[in-house]
Amino acid sequence: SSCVLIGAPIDSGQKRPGCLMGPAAYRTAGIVQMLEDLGHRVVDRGDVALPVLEEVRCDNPAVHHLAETLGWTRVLAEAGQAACAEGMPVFMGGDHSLSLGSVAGVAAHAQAVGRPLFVLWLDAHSDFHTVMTTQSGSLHGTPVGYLAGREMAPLPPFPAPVPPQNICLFGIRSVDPAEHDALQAHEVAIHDMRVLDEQGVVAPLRAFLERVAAVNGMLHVSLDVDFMDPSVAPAVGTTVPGGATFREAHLVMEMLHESALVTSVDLVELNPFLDERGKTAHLMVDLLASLMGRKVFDRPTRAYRGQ
Ligand code: DIR
Ligand code: MN
Ligand code: MN
Ligand code: MN
Repeated sequence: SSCVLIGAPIDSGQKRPGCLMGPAAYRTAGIVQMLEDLGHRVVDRGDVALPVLEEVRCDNPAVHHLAETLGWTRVLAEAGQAACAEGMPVFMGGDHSLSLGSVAGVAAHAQAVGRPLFVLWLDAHSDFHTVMTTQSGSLHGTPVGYLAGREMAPLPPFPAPVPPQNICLFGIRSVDPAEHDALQAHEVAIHDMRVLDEQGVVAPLRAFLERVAAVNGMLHVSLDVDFMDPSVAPAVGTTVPGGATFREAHLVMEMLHESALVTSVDLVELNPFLDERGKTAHLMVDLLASLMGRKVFDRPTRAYRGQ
């Protein structure tokens, strides 16, 4: 199978400089060779470039870098939709605002081929703000709100919004009050850290994957570095204690591989400037390796309902 790598050197969705070095760090950590060693064909599209910006304004004075975010969203949606026709897009961030564009592109493709889209959000945060509710003004806190179809002007309307039940927030442990109320009002599937503490990762993830398989869904996986505990993944600007362990994260990826359901991936929020000799960059590449089939012993592909 083919992987299409798309670099998105985006820093504008939050306030700590450094995420723009993410794509270079993943390439330095050997992402291309790793995929080829697993038998995948790799097309590296290089990094997308910011287009000429249009002037935009919004009524929330906290919001920053709105024009840049709109520009990245537009080019990534285009690149993402085109990549879906060639193979599995892997978006290398860049901060999490990149998912405004990556998921828009994937959703447009899913709509064109008539398949339902599901989204697995591996993150400490729910990222369910809108342009109007964000208090930090950092738009990396808005992509789930956008893909769920919340009002996000001046961004263009999201193509084919993902039904809330098709969105699974996994590992979250930091939710702002405005996000909390909106999440309650929608019906997003939430497996927060408390659920994972009680049940582990296997049962909740399997339940979600079975729902994807039952309707031949496409599955977009968005992996934020802060899904993991800061002790294993320190290179992120917004560390939150109490995250997934090294093995929990790999187990999630191994199950995703065995499901054979994943159709696109984001790797986001890596800030190489905060890393310890490439530790977090290597972890992210190794997690992608588990998702793409690296294993010690073969395991049968799990027969999910509907496959
Ligand atoms: C916080 C932090 N909820 C915000 N968000 C994220 O700024 O809106 N941090 N995504 O990684
Ligand atoms: Mn995030
Ligand atoms: Mn996060
Ligand atoms: Mn973040």
